Amino acid sequence: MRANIDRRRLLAAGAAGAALAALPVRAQQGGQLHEVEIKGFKFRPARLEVRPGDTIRWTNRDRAPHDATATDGSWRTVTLRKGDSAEVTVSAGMSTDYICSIHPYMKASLTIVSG
Ligand SMILES: [Cu+2]
Repeated sequence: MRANIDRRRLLAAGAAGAALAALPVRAQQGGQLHEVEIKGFKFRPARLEVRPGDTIRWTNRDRAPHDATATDGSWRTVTLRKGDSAEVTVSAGMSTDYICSIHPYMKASLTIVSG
C-alpha cells in the first residue's frame, strides 16, 4: 500500500478482500470501511453516506492516474496509479465535495451523518 493520509490498518489483504468489495464492513474503533472504485473516469459510488470515524478507501482501476481531492483543497489522497489504494478517515465537519485533481470534471461527494 502506498502512503495514505491516514495509515490505519483495517484488515489484512487476502480472503477478506472479496467481502470488502461487496459491503462496508466493521473496521477498527467502530468505524465502517467504505470502498470507492475509480473506474472509467468516475468515482463509484459518486455519493456516499458516512459517519465520523468511518474510513473511505479509494482504489484506482483505470490505467490513468487519479486521486481524490477536496474541492476546497483541505484534504487529498496521493496520486493513485492503477491498482493503488488510499484511505481517508472521516471527521465531523470535513469538506464533502471532492474531485480528481488531475481530471477535475470527475466529481463526487460525501454526506456526513452524525452518530
Ligand atoms: Cu483522475
